[in-house]
Amino acid sequence: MSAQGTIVAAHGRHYEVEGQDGCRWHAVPRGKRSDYACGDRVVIEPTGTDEARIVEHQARDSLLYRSDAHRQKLIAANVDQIVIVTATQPTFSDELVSRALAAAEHEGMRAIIVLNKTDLGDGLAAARQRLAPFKAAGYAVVEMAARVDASPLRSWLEDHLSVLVGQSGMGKSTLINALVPDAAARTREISTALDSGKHTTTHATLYRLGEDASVIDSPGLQEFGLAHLTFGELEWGFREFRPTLGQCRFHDCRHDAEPGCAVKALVEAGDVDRRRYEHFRAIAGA
Ligand SMILES: Nc1nc2c(ncn2[C@@H]2O[C@H](COP(=O)(O)OP(=O)(O)OP(=O)(O)O)[C@@H](O)[C@H]2O)c(=O)[nH]1
Ligand SMILES: [Mg+2]
Ligand SMILES: [Zn+2]
Repeated sequence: MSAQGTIVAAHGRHYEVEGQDGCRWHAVPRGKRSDYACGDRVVIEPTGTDEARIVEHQARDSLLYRSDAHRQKLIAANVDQIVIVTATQPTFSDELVSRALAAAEHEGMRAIIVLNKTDLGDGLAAARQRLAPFKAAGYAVVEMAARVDASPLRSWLEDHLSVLVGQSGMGKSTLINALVPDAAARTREISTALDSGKHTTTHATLYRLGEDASVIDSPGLQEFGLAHLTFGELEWGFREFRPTLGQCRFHDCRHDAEPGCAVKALVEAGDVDRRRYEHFRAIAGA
């Protein structure tokens, strides 16, 4: 007897799978394979009352991941929206935001940015300034204080499977706890089961917000490697560059010091924010 399910928690080779009837299985993959991610749709075969083996993997609609020259790190499967969580404190890396956005654009996901902890006035002006280039590029920036009221994000999550990503300490799990009534209890339960028990999130977990909204909490990121993107995919990942792509004098232009560069012309004209251009150059390996 086999059943279809969704991976709702992923920790190493241990997974929690939710069956279509809502029941939960502690599942391990058959064989050596372990490249499953939270959000993956799988087929399982029960091996005990609440234990199962993953025997089949279904095709993905999307896969959000980061990579360096040697390996890939899966973040979430089948999501159609990425929510990049930043905060007024501690100071966040805006280059990391550009990296996450480029990965999301590559997968065709909608991307929005949260500015959390607006109740801490100290860093607010600086954080808004750091996010202005993303607003200018057309990304929505949703301001909130998750500890006080997470409702500003709710309508953005409707009809989506979203993943929250960001640096550690930005408030992703606080946001989840505010949106999902039993999330804190479940987080504790899973942490105990998987023997982590720490406050900081150590593995991805999927939560149901209602009929048509689900959201995945993910561990804090320190870096977001994009070794899997070609130069062309990277420039496409900067959405405000798109109107100029293919218009540089040289077809292999790296948008650096080449004469007749259409991207640089937009930067000089003030139509593309210089900061975003700097991120692009840094990621392209200038
Ligand atoms: N003042 C204030 N503090 C907040 C807010 N949201 C979260 N925090 C605090 O920020 C700290 C980090 O919050 P978490 O939710 O654990 O952050 P995280 O992004 O899940 O961190 P990782 O799991 O390590 O990636 C906690 O002490 C929270 O109480 C907020 O809106 N206002
Ligand atoms: Mg967390
Ligand atoms: Zn160019």
